[in-house]
Amino acid sequence: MNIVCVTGLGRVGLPTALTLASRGLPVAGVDSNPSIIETLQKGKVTFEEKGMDALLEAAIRGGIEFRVKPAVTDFYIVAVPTPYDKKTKKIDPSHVVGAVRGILRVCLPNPIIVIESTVSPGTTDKYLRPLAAEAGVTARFAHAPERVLPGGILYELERNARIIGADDRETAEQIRSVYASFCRGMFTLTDIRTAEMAKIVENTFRDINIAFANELAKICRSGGMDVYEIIRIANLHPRVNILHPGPGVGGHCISVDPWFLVGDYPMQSNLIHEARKINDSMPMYVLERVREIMAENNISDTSRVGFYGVSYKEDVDDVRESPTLQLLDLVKTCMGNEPKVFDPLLREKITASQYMDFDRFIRDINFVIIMVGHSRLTEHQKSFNGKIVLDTRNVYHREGVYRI
Ligand code: SAJ
Repeated sequence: MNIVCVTGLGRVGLPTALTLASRGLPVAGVDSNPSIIETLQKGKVTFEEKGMDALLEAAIRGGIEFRVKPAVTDFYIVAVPTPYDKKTKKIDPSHVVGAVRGILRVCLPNPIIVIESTVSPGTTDKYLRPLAAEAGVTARFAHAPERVLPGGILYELERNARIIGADDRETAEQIRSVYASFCRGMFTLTDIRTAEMAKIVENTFRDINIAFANELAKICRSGGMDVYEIIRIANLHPRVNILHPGPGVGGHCISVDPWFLVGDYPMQSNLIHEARKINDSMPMYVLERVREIMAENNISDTSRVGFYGVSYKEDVDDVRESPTLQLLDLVKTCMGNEPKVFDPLLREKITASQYMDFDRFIRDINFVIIMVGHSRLTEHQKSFNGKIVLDTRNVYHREGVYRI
């Protein structure tokens, strides 16, 4: 078979490219960022994810090629970011458009171009098909949205069910045969727009359910009730499964994708919009809790306050849309200085007040706010004795701990 060219070597594209290559397919991994390509060519991974080092080695043994420009072939997978425009809430398709333009310049006739990036329903029709028409290429577009969970990407890549949206059965079957080289999950073949919408719906479902848990946390705090105990009891019902309240929804998926529906269907998306607003209000809510607790304990010096965890969730090193970073901005604006932060998974300093050494961090603070329930917390929490603790994740159980 011809080369499979995977464009966008981020948290989805890279594991996909490496997995395909490790299964013996000829693969080119493409990213426009030369430093990512150089790092991979040196045999080093570009982000933390369970099993990636070994997978990269296997892919290199399998002959994977890393490059900044798309390869000349007839099978492309695109996994580039799809942010939203903060004003209009609509998708910003510039990366996916740029990637497809590059592909159309070099591809063999009649190529298959599979979009894995999450896109708003209608994106392929509205933004991508016209590019092929302009370039005079008869491209076969498809949408096979990624569904893998950061922190368990390699496991889910192999086991999750997959959607393949395509214009005709033959194209869908060709795509299925490539993905079936590593995916043991169920395949559902459908049309492109349905596939686009199904993916957005999945992440929106989760966003709404997290918002419900967050709203319950606020109600219970206001009414003097224990939200965690109430959720635990309610979840004993066979048809109730409430998620966990937390300091906010981060990451580049769940905090972004529902906006596409709000942007395109503003009159119909009331619940979705409210859920987004509730989840986005959580960093401010945590800040209010921090202020209350400081007042209750007569703490006025914010330099003795520290945030444990910067990434958007446990056991990942991804800080995109991180609630901690949003909170730090709020603290800077509302309280005038930057509190201390520490994250055991971050190898580089991303904010001035960040400690790289846990012992120094904990020594310099009296009040610790747990923002992320990393596994390393089990070891670090031994040093929390004698400190005031606000646990926003319900992961630290000790008498006197404050919760959201
Ligand atoms: N969170 C809560 N409470 C919860 C669950 C999550 O506050 O009960 C927070 C997390 O701390 C995090 C955010 O929500 O800040 C999102 O985390 P997540 O683990 O729910 O999801 P992601 O963004 O890491 O991955 C999601 C997944 N989608 C679904 O579960 C429907 C994944 O399968 C998708 O592939 C991914 O989005 C994506 O790339 O679209």
